[in-house]
Amino acid sequence: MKRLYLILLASFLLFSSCNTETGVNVHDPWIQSAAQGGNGAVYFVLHNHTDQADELTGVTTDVAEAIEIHQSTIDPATDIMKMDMVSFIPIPADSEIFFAPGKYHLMLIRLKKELKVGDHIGVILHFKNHEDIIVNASVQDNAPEGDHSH
Ligand SMILES: [Cu+2]
Repeated sequence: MKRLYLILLASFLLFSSCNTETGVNVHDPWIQSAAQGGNGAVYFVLHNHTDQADELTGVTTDVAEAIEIHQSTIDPATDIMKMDMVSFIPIPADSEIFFAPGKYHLMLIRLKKELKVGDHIGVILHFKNHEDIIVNASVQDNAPEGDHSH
């Protein structure tokens, strides 16, 4: 009986490893160093492992005076990159949404303190269906080489 329990425990631990994620996850959150009073963009990969569509409906933080969801696009007329604020981001079932330079990002406006390499900042993501996710972004000068860099 005790042996059966151990086998069950072992298989549970196997299935709960990070290779078999479930739910909605954030990978490799980061932000570049920035001066106090300046702006900064938070980048990460949002991974929806569920078969339910969701929506990112808002973001909050206490490290800046304001935070907005932005989408960068190239204006075809001028070939110049521009940023637009969006009020929400649809998250299809079983999808990955890339927050990266030239794509979506979370814009921190008027940082309350300097961000130095090695620091971490907190940002909270709010969803239509899923519970809040607290993102702990590391301050670094280059994108992390995570296993999600496709
Ligand atoms: Cu922006």
